[in-house]
Parts: sequence; structure tokens; C-alpha cells
Amino acid sequence: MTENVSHTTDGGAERTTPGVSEASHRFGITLEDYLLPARGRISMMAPDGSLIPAGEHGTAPGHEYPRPSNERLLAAYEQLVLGRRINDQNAALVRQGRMAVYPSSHGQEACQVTVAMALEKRDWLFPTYRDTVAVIARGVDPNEVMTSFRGEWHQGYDPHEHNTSVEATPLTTQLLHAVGVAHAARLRGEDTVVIALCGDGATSEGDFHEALNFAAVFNLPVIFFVQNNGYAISVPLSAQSVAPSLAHKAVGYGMAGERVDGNDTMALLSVLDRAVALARGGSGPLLIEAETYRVQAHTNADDDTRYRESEEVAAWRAKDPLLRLRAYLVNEGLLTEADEERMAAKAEETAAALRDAMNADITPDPLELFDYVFTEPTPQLLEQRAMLADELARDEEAKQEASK
Ligand SMILES: Cc1ncc(C[n+]2csc(CCOP(=O)(O)OP(=O)(O)O)c2C)c(N)n1
Ligand SMILES: [Mg+2]
Repeated sequence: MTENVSHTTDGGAERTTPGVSEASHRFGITLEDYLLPARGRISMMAPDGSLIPAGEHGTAPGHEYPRPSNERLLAAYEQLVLGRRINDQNAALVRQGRMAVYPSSHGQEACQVTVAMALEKRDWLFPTYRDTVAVIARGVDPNEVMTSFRGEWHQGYDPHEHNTSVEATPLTTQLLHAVGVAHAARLRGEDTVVIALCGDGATSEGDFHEALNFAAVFNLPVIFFVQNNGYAISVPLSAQSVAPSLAHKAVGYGMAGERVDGNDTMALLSVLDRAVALARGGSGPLLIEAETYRVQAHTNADDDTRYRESEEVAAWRAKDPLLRLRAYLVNEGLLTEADEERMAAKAEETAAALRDAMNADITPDPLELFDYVFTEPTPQLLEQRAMLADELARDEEAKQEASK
């Protein structure tokens, strides 16, 4: 294989970071093939759960990916069952008025679960508002994750306890934070890998460009994982980008880009495991575009029937990631009825605990608003806190006086 390697001769190779050049040599493929190995979409499992033959996975020649172990696929399936239950429970809690908002990842659970599984505990995950299931798969208590969605002002969990950042609502701020954390880890000599999540619409943001460029120039171990679910609220991808694929955006930064079937747990695990190993080994950042679909509305606040056809949604429901992996595992005799009952019961237990937690009323302390803003509060914040404390004390006095 290696004797056929032809690298760019126009200086492109020299401009590329040594990590990227070394990776292309290692695989015995051209720099161009390394930077954009997935001419097609990588997939390993058909929607009916049958295996796609190795030569048809969509990878570049000489660039085949190993199939994840059965144990790993079974563990992923358990997480998918839990993730689906959490998504549907949260949607119900919103309808019952117990939660303010919930951007569901129903139908995107394969992406959610596999990014968490690909990382080690010491690594970092930077999620968005749609990535609750990924945060839970990272080990964060679901009740803590849902705190902010019920309208409390704090995030509910300590990012440092789980190496999992807050679920960012401003599009792509988290990508810059992810790059910063990767840079800091590098300077400290740690081998941390960072996965930063964003959506298809978010790739139009200026911060997306800055984050990718900085990560590539500094050869940082960041995996930018784009869940292309077809829409940014009501805006379809066709109105968002005319790039041949979102993965193509990587090559302009000197970064490898891959496209993967985002409803194929097997392909996702394989692509992500390889990406994490490459990033940890010093090959620099990677961009992965996972093609999936937002089968529900953006949030409870919008009506998706106004901007898309129900046939489109139905076609994607037929590619459901959970049913696909289940079909594979059942066909292979890897998933028994007893396994399914156990997994469903565990998911039900989590959903019940979530209902109890969200149904319990809270009485927030208004002064808590000033806590956790900065490690060292600014003089202005301290002044505002004192003003509010004074006002609250006077309110209390007035109440006492009135009740006499
Ligand atoms: C900087 C910024 N601009 C606009 C918004 C409003 N907004 C919230 S979600 C969203 C759509 C994002 O779509 P996409 O990146 O595809 O993610 P998805 O919701 O599909 O997961 C927009 C425009 C925002 N949160 N932040
Ligand atoms: Mg989207």
C-alpha cells in the first residue's frame, strides 16, 4: 500500500501539522485521502439491523474500521433504552408543566450514547442543550441534569466532577471552551481528549470557524462531533449550507473529516473509537458529521408541521437507531427477553425518580443567584447581592409587622 502513496507537492503537506502528516503516512494513504477519507457515509448496519459487507462501509481503501465488540454493542443498547425513556419522560414532564423546556434527542440517541462511550473518565465532553442523554451516559445523575430545564438558574451538576461541561445554549460557545480545555491539558502534559458537540445549524456560526482553526493550528486533541439532524429549528440544512457535506468543512482547516450514519451505533462507535485514539496519539483534531434526524419538534415551543412534511419524518422513523441495534442483537442471539426486561425495568426506575424529582416543588433562595458566577465574586456582584439581601430583609420585616 505505502509504495503508492502520493503526497501533495505544492507545499500543502509542509503547511499541515506534523500530527496530520504522520497520520496519513501511518495509514498509507494520501494526505487528501486522510483529510477526507469518507467519500461517502460510513455505515456498517442497514436499517433492518443486517450487517453491511466490509467493502461497502463507505471508507477509503486501506482505511477499514474494526467492528466494535458484542459486549460494547450490548452496553450501548442498554444506554439507548435508557436514553429513549429519558427523552420521552422529559417530553411528558414538559407537557405536564413540570419542566420549562426540553430539546429532545429522540431518534439521535445513538450519537448521544456513543460519544459518551468513546471517552475515558479523564477526558472532557462539551455538550449543547440537545445533549442531555450524552451527559447522562457520562454518568451525571439525570435529576441533576434536568435542574436547569425546569427553570432553576444553576446547571445542577458540577462540570469538574464529571469532566462534562454545562449544556451550552448559545450556539458554539462550547466549541471554543472545548479548544481551550484541550490546549490547557496539552500545556500541562496531560493526554486528555475532548469531544465538542454541535448541530448542523451551528456550523454557520463564526465561533465554529474560530474553534476549528485554532484547534488545527495548535494540533489539539479535539473531536468536533456535528449531529446533522437536518434542521436548525425550522431552517433545513439546504438553506444553511451548500457544502457537499458538513464533513467537507474540515479539510479547509487541515483537519480530517468523516461522515457517518448517525443512526448506526456500530459505525458510530467504530468511527469515534478510532478518532479518540488518533487524537490521543497526537494526530490533532477531527471533524465527524453524523447524519441523523430530529424526529420531534425543535422543542415544545415550535410546531414542526408548519415547515416539514410528515412523510419525511416517517421515513426517518423507519431508520430508528434503537430498533436497528435491537434487530442486530436479536438476530445474532445476543439479546435475550430477560435482558430486555431488565433494561426496561432499570430505565423505568430512572424515569420514576425523574418524575418524583421534577414534581417536588422548590423554593429557591434569591440570593443564590449570585453564587457560582465567578470563582471570586466581583465587587459589583457583592454590592448587588448586599442590595438584594437588604431588600429581602426589609420585605420580611414588613411581613412580620403586617401579621402582628
Ligand atoms: C448564538 C445563538 N444564536 C441563535 C440561537 C437560537 N437558536 C437556538 S437553537 C437554534 C438552532 C440550532 O440548530 P442546530 O445547530 O442544527 O442544532 P439542533 O437544535 O438541531 O440540535 C437557534 C438558531 C442561539 N441559541 N444562540
Ligand atoms: Mg440541527
